[in-house]
Amino acid sequence: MRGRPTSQWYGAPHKAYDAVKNNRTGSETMNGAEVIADILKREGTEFLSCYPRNPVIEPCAALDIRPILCRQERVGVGIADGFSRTKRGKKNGVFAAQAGPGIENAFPGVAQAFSENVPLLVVSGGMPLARQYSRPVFRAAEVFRPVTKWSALAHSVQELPDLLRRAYHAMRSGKAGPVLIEVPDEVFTAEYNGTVDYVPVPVQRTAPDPDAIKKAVEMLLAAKHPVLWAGQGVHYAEASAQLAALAEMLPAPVVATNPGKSAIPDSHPLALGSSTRSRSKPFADFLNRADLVVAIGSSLTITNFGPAVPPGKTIIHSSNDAADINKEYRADHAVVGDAALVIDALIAELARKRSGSGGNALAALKEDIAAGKKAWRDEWSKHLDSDETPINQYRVIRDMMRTLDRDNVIITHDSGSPREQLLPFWETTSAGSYMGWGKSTQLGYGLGITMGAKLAAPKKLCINVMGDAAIGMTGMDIETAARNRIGILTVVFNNGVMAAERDVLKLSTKKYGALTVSGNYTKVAEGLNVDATRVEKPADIVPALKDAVAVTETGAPFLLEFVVKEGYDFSRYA
Ligand SMILES: Cc1ncc(C[n+]2csc(CCOP(=O)(O)OP(=O)(O)O)c2C)c(N)n1
Ligand SMILES: [Mg+2]
Repeated sequence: MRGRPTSQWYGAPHKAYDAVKNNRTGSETMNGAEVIADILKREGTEFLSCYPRNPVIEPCAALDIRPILCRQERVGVGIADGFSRTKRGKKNGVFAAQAGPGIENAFPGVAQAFSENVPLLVVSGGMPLARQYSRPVFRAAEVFRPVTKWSALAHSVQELPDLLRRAYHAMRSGKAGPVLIEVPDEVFTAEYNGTVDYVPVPVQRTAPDPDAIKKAVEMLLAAKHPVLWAGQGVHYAEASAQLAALAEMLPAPVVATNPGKSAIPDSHPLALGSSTRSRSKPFADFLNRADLVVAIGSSLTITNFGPAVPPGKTIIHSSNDAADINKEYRADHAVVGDAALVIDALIAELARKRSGSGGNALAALKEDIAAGKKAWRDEWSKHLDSDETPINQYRVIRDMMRTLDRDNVIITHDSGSPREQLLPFWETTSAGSYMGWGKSTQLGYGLGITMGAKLAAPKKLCINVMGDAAIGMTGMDIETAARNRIGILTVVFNNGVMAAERDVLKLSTKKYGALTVSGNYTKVAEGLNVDATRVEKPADIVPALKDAVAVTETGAPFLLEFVVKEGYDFSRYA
C-alpha cells in the first residue's frame, strides 16, 4: 500500500496564542473571535471542523485547536456530529462556517443532527447587524431555529460568554440537540472589555420520581411478558451494563430502536437486536408477544426507519424529556429521567420488592431467544453464505463480521438498502459500537459521522457502509479524511442502481433507465488520495478487508468497493 501525504500543518509546531494576539493588535485584549476560541478551549474542544472563512479558525489554531477543513459544510457538521455522539455528549463537536453560502450549505447537516438529537455547536458568520432585516440576507439564527435546540444572534462582543454558556447548557441538559450562534463580523472583530469569566458547563442529569419508580416496578412484576425497549438515551447515559443487569433480573428480552442499536451488545443472550424497516424475526416475535413494553431512553417517535409499538401493549415510557411522553403513544405510566438513573432506581426497587433472581425463567428465556435467532439466521444463510456474483451484500456483511474485531469497531450504515441490510444482521459485540440513525435519512450522512467517530476514538476501526447513490452525495469528502489523516474505512456497495427506489421509478426506469447510477469509486478514491480496492469475487472479500484494516491502522483512510447485486431482499417481519 502506498503511504499517503500528510498535510502541511500535520505535526508542525503551533504558534503561541500570545504571539498571534500580539501580532494582530499589539495589545493584551481579545476580540470576539478570540473570546469564542478561548471558551471553546476551556470546553475541551480538540479540533474545529470548519470551512473558510470564519474568523474563529485562526485563534483556534493559535490555541492548538486543530482546524479540520471539510470539502462541504454538510459533511463538516457531520464530523462534529459523530464526535459528539461518540463522546456521548460529554464533549461536543464544533463546526464553523462563513455567513451566507457556508452556513446555507450546512443546513442538511444541522437538520439531520436535529432529527437525531445530537449535541453539536455551530459557529456561523453573520451579516452586519444593520443589514439583518434587509432581504435577501440569510439570517442563520432565524433560519436554523426550527432545526436547533437553541440558536441566537450575537449582538455584542460582551454577550459572547453568556451566549456560549446557554449554548453549552442546551447541549448538556435534557434531550440533546444541535445549537447555533450567529456572529456578525463586527462582533468577531470588536474588542472584549474586561477578562472573560467562563467556566465549562456541566452535564445535567434528571433523577426519576421515586413514586413513579415504585409503580413501574409493580407493573413489571405483574407483567407476564415484559420487553425492555432501549433508545439512544441509553447510549448518552452510558447505561449499557445497568440495562443488561435489569434485563437479567426481570428477566426480559431487550429490543433496541435504530439509534439505540448496541445499547446492549446484540450478542447478549437477552438482546433481540434493533430495527429499521428491517429487523430480526425474533425482534418481531417477542415484541408481538409482549404484554408490557418498557421504553427507556427513547422518545418513542413514530418513524419509517425505526420500530413501532404494536397496538394493545401496556406502555411504560421513560425519557429524559417530559415532552416525549404522550407525544405519539398514550403512556400507561411515565418515568421522566436520565436512563442510567432510571435503571439504577428500577434495579434498587426491584431488589427491595423481590428476593432471588429470575433463575429458571432467565435460562428458559435465553434458550428461547437463542433458538429464535438461530432459526432466523438459518433462514437467511442462503444470502449470508452466498457465493454468487455480483456479490451478495449479506455475504460482505457476514465476512466483515467474521474478519473484524467487532469489540473495537464503530460502524454505521447509510440511507437506502445498506441500512436495511446492515442493521439487522450486524451483530454488535460491545455497547456503543454502532451509530444508528434514521429519523431523517440523508444519503451520505454516514461518511462525516464516521470521521467524527474516528477523531473521538482513534483506536477504533470506524466504518461507514454506503451505497453508490449515497457516495454520490458526499464522496468528495473522503479526501478530507486523507488530508487530515482520519483513518476510516468506507465500504461502498456498488450495484449501479438506486435499488431502494425501485418501487417508485418503474415507468421512468423502463422508458428512460432512470434508476441507474454509474461510477467506479475505486478510481474516484485514488484520484482523491485514498487507497482503494474494487472487489468483484466473494473469495476476495476477506483478504481485501484485512489489507484495508492494515492501511487504516497507519492513519490513512481506505475505500473498499464491492461490486454487488441489486439486492432486493430485506429481513422484514411484522
Ligand atoms: C439526500 C437524500 N435524498 C433522497 C433520499 C431518498 N433515497 C433513499 S435511498 C435512495 C437510493 C439509495 O441508493 P444507493 O445508495 O445506491 O443504495 P441501494 O439502495 O442501491 O443499495 C434514495 C434516493 C435520501 N434518503 N436522501
Ligand atoms: Mg445502489
